[in-house]
Amino acid sequence: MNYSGKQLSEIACVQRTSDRMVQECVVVPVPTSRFEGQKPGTSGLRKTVKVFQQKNYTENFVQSILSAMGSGLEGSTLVVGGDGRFFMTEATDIIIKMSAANKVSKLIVGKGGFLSTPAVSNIIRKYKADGGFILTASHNPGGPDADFGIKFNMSNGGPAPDAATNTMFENTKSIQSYNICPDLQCDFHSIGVYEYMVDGKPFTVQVIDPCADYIELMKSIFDFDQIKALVGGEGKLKVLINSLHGATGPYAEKIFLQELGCPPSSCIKTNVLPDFGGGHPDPNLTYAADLVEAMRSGVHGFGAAFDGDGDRNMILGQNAFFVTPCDSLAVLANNLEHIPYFKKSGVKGFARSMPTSAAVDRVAKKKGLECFDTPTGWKYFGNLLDAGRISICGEESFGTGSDHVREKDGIWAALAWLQILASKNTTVEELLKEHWTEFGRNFFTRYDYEGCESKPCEQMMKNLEAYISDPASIGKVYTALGKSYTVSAADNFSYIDPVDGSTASKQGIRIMFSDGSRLVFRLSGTGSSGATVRMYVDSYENSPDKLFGSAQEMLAPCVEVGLIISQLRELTGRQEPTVIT
Ligand code: VG1
Ligand code: CO
Repeated sequence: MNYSGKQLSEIACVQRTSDRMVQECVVVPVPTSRFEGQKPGTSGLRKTVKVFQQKNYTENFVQSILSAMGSGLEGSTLVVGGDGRFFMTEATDIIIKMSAANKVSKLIVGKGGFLSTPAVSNIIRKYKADGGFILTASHNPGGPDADFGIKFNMSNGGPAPDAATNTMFENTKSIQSYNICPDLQCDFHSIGVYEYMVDGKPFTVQVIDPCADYIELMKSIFDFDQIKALVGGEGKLKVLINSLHGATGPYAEKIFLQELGCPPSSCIKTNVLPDFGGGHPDPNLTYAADLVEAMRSGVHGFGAAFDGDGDRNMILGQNAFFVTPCDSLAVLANNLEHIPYFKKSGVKGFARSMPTSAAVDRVAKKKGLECFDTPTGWKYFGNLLDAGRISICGEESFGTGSDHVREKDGIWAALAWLQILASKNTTVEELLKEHWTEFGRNFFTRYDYEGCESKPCEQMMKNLEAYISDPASIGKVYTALGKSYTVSAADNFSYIDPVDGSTASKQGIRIMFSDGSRLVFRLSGTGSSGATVRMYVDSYENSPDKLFGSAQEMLAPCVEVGLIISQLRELTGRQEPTVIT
């Protein structure tokens, strides 16, 4: 699939001339009835394609989103784009026809319906749109038998906060009809401006090059010449960029090959495929194992992979030296002055999701900056970014980003790393080791048990809830693999947004130990069926002889304690996790 198109400047040339085609469209109200379970999760509504393909299913959800805009809907401008996965084209067509019928005045659509998630966020902000649809199930697999998803971002460019998604969900429960212009024809595979009259009111669809605005943004943030001097061409540092057949493909080719002059072999899996080539477009050690393997040969000095919709990143150094996302956030936070954007804007505070290790907190402390601990999901960073309280933020789930947009941003993270390496004339491994030597090391691992049965997992969470509510749990001692841990505190994480005072409760069970180690348990909110358990384990070491060891070895006893306390193996029947980070 080829989603690259003309420059945005060329689009402006598609003038509204006197011979312009304006299609007259009629609004048709279609009676419908509710579907169960259209509740947006951590990041939008994710279900199997088969579910979205049911008659009226997608339409119901789109109408519920549009209706949630209330009085802001009429005359609004919205952005539409998705990660290239199966069913994206059909969903784009539905959104165009329904936006027209719901009094939206303008849509900005990526060519073919394609845009990465950070690109949508940028376009909403740059063109002052009122919001946008992102058609993605992100890191979930795609194809006719896999997942699809729809999420909605607000006028700040960020994911809809809980209050908005709750309204959408309420709407899905009471829906009785939706509005559509069934005869509206839009060739959104060609860049241009398409005009319509809907019940006597104009409606416009502007189809744009998905890449141009994003590349312009990256060039305004980074010093491309400096990065080019490091990686551009023969004899320079070799990079390996793996798009996993997801949305970053066209962006990566333009940035790393055309702009930065890396040899063509530097970018792999850049062709966007509706089923991501059959794999999980999830940049971690399991699903991006081919990148890890290739990096092991030692030929490349820097490797990165991105997820389906382009907001996640995994960073590797030479010989597949793995940077945990928690450390990546901390290292970036500690070195922002090497990036022109932050040189100009200054560095405000930092934030991380609660399960993310506290490595970045140490950097904040050193710099005397605020640091926030938010629930899982990028939507919780939005207010802090909007209020100018934080400059960068991240999650342990391979999400890193800054206030340049309101989404995490995979390519941005890779460029940020390269800029710092270029400016400091160092390597990934050296930079990490220096960091650990200065701050001590927060060891971190996450165990994912994907596709479990829901019932036993819910039981496990109930048991854990009882465990943390029982005062007798405090002081309990567990011994595993020769190491003992004493429970010092336990709770279910709640968050009060410091900007608008909204609260989010039950965001994850935390069990803290007297040596500073910690366990966190959550059920995933991005799966399309069944349950995925996530167990997060972290600890802190600062004695010089323990800094450079293997995280898996270091954390093994605490992992075992987590499995004992949760009875995870007994309840789920799983002896081994699906993915270890
Ligand atoms: C997961 C991650 C979370 C991330 C979310 C969306 O959520 O843990 O940190 O924000 O995915 O990322 P959950 O509920 O499955 O743990 V993306 O790139 O999939 O939209
Ligand atoms: Co994603």
